[in-house]
Amino acid sequence: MGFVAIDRAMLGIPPEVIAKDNDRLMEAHLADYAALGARLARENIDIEDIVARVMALEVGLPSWGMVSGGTRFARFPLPGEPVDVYEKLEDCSVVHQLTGLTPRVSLHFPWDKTDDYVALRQFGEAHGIGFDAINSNTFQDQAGQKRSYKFGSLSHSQAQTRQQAIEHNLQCIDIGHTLGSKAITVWIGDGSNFPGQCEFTDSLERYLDSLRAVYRHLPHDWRLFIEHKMYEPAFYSTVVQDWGTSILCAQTLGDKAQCLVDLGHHAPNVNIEMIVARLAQFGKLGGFHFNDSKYGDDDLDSGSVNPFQLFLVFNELVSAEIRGKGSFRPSYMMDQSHNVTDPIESLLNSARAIAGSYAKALIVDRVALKGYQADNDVIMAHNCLRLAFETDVRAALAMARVRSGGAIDPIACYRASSYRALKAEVRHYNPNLGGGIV
Ligand code: RM4
Ligand code: MN
Ligand code: MN
Repeated sequence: MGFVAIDRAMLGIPPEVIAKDNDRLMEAHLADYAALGARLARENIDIEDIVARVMALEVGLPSWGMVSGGTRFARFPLPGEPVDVYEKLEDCSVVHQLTGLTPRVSLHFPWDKTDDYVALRQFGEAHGIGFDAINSNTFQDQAGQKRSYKFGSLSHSQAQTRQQAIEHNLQCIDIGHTLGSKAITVWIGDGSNFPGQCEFTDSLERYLDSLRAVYRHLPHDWRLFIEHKMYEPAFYSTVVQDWGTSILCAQTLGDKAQCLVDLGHHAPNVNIEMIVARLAQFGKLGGFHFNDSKYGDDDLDSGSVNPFQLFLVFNELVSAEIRGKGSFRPSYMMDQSHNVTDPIESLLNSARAIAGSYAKALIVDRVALKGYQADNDVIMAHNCLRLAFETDVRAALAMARVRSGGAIDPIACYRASSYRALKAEVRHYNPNLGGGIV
C-alpha cells in the first residue's frame, strides 16, 4: 500500500529508531500474535487474511488536524508544530510511517495555500504522502476577499456572493487536479440563527444551483462529497442539515455526487450506523470523516468516547463491502481537532482505533449472524457482534504495521524518536497560528 517513491532521507523517524523499538517488543508481540492466530483459527478465521485486509485499508489525514486546534475560548500552541503545508506533510508522513495506514492527506483551502502545487506534490511523493479529497472553505472570510460569507456562501441571497463561493470551489478542484486528488468535499456553514432569517426552500434551491456549477467543473474521474452538519456555526437552521437533505442533493446532482458522513455531525443519539447502511444501499456513501464526540462536539479522537459505535459503523461498512463486490469504495478520512494532545499522538491512537474497528468487523461471523437473525435468536445474533467487538485484535494490527515498516507500539516509538522536540528546534514557533478551527 501507499506510495513507492519514498526518499529514505526524507523520512521523519529514522528507520533504525523504529527497528530498535520493535526489537524491544518483538518477542512479546510474536507470542501475542500466535495466541490470537490460534484463537481465530478455532473460529475458522485465518489471521493472515485479517492482517492483509488491514494492510489494504487506507485512511486520509486532515491537514488542519496536524496543528493544535483550539476552542472559541483559547488555543494552546505546541512548540514544534507545523507552520505551513510542507511541515504538515512532514508530520503526516510520520503518522504513515508508524502506522502504514495513512498514505494521503486531505488539504483545506485557503488554509493550505502555497504558490507551487507541482512542487508540493513532489514533496508529498518524496515523503510517501499523496492527496485525498480537497476541502473548500466558504465558511470564513479571507483577507482581501470582496464579499463576505457572514450570511452564507453557496446559498447566499445575493448572486455575486454565490458566484465568489462557486469560483473558490472551482479553484480548489484545479489545485486538487494538479495534486492528484480525486474528490472535493463541500461543507458549508450556511444556515440561520433566527427563525425567519432564511427561507428554507429558497436557500436549498440556491445552494443546488451553485453546486451544479461546481459539479460541471469536475474532471471525469472525480467525485463531489456533500458533507452535512446539523448545526454550527449556524445555530437555528443549516442548509444541508442531515443525511436526508444530503442524499436528495446528491441524487439531484448526479452520479459523481455522493454523501460524506462526519461522525460528529448528527443529532445526539442518532443511529449513525443505520445512516451508513442506508447511504451505502443506495450507492451514495462517498466519504467518511472519522472522529468522536460526547455532546455537540465533532472533533475528538476516533474511538476515544464510543468505540462500540465506531465498530458498529465498520460492521456496516464491511457488510456494504461484501454486497458491493469491489464497487463500494468510500473515501475514508479523519477529521479531528487536537486541543490538548500532540496531534501526531492523537492521530496514531485514532489510526489504531479505526484499524481495530475494521479488524473486529472483519471477524464477525456473518453466516451465523444471518442464521440467528432468520431464527429470531436475539441474544446469539447480538453476541455475533458483541464477541467480535470484545476480541483483542491488537496483535493483528501490530503485525500489519510491522509488515508495512511501522511500529509495534507507535506512540512509544514516536516518543523515543524525540521528533517533536527536534522539530521545535528548527520550526518557526507561531502561537497565533490556528488549525483553522479556533
Ligand atoms: C466542519 C466540517 C468540515 C471541516 C471543518 C473544519 O465542522 O467537519 O469537514 O472541514 O469543520
Ligand atoms: Mn468534517
Ligand atoms: Mn466537523
